[in-house]
Amino acid sequence: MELYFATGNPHKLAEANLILKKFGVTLKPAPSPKIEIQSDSLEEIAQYAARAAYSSLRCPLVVEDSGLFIESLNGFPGPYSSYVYKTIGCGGILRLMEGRCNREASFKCVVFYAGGEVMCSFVGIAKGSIAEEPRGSGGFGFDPIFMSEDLNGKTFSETDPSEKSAVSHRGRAFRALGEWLSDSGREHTLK
Ligand code: ITT
Repeated sequence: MELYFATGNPHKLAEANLILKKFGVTLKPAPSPKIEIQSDSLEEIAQYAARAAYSSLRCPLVVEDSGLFIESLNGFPGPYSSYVYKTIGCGGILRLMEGRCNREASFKCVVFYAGGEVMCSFVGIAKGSIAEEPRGSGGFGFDPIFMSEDLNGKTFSETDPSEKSAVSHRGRAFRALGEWLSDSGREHTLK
C-alpha cells in the first residue's frame, strides 16, 4: 500500500518508511509542498497542512508536524523547532540552557492522515532531557542534544535508526498509524 507524505524533510520520510515497512505501507514524497501555518498547536499545523495537501492531490496522504519542548524554557522551541534549528541550532539551545538545573524535555509528533471523508490524527511523545553537549553523529535536527529516558543516557544521535524509532515520538505516532491502517483504514488508502 502506498500513501503520499507531504514533507520537505527527507529524514522524516526515511524514519517513517522504516517504521511503516512492518505494516506493508510505503510513503512516497507528495508532489505538492507542505503548507505550514503559524500556530502554538502541532495538531492545528498538521491538520491544516493535511487538508490543504488533500484538496490539491485528492488522494490519501499523511502530514507530520513535530517539535522539541523544553520544560525550563516553557515549552520552547515547540512548534517553532524547525525555524529555531535553522537559526540558532543545537548550540543556541545549549546556550539558552546554561545554568539551568531542570533539563527535562520531550519530543512530540503529530501525524495527520487525510483520506477524504476519513481524517485522523496520531500522536507520539518521547520523554527525555537536554544533554550538556552534543554527542553522536546519526540522525538530524536536535538529535545530538536529546537524551531519551528509554536509552540510558544516550542521545538520539548515538543510536541507529531502528533503535531511535523504537522509542521516538515519530516511531510511536507512525506505529499507531500503521496499526490503524492495518485495521479500519485500509479501504481508504491507495490500492
Ligand atoms: P516538514 O515541515 O517539511 O515536514 P520540518 O523539518 O520543517 O519538515 P517540522 O516543521 O515538523 O518539520 O519541524 C520539526 C523540527 O523539529 C525539525 O526541523 C527538527 O529540527 C526538529 N525535530 C523533529 N523531530 C526530530 C527528531 O526526530 N530528531 C531531531 N530533531 C527533530
